[in-house]
Amino acid sequence: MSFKIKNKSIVSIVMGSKSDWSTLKKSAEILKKLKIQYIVKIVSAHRTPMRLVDFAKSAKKNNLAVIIAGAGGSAHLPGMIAAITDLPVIGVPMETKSLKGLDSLLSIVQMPFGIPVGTVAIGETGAKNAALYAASILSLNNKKIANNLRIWRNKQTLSVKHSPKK
Ligand code: RP5
Repeated sequence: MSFKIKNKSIVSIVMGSKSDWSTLKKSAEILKKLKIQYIVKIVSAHRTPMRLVDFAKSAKKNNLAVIIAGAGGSAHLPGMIAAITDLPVIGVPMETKSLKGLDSLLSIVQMPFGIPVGTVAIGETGAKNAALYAASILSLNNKKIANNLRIWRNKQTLSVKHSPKK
């Protein structure tokens, strides 16, 4: 699998199903604001297992730096990607109808010793924080991203009022 991207600060947003996109587009919106390049792919661990292997195996040579992986239910996608590549993988648990995403959260967060997945909150909050977390990782080696992240956080700080009544 080749994405033909040269820049090294690339985030990949991958999801188990198209139905995850309404949540994971929140990651994309934050990355866009921070001027971080990203690609978006549907890679299902159980419906397209070979695509998963291909994606994870070629992630480094395609210049990906951080992978945001969202999945719901048994949610094995982030863990399987992390098992194949040693790039940092941030897992976003999707909110599900039956168990409100608790199933996804426990599945993603409970990685056994040896293969870590950085797990964020369920749903949109997690998707947004995943993008900010990816930005923090990229900031270690990219001054522009570090600066954009600092500006974003300063704006957030300034937006907090001192009183709920004003
Ligand atoms: C997972 O199954 C996906 O990540 C999604 O959250 C969940 C349900 O998928 P769909 O049935 O909506 O395609 O693989």
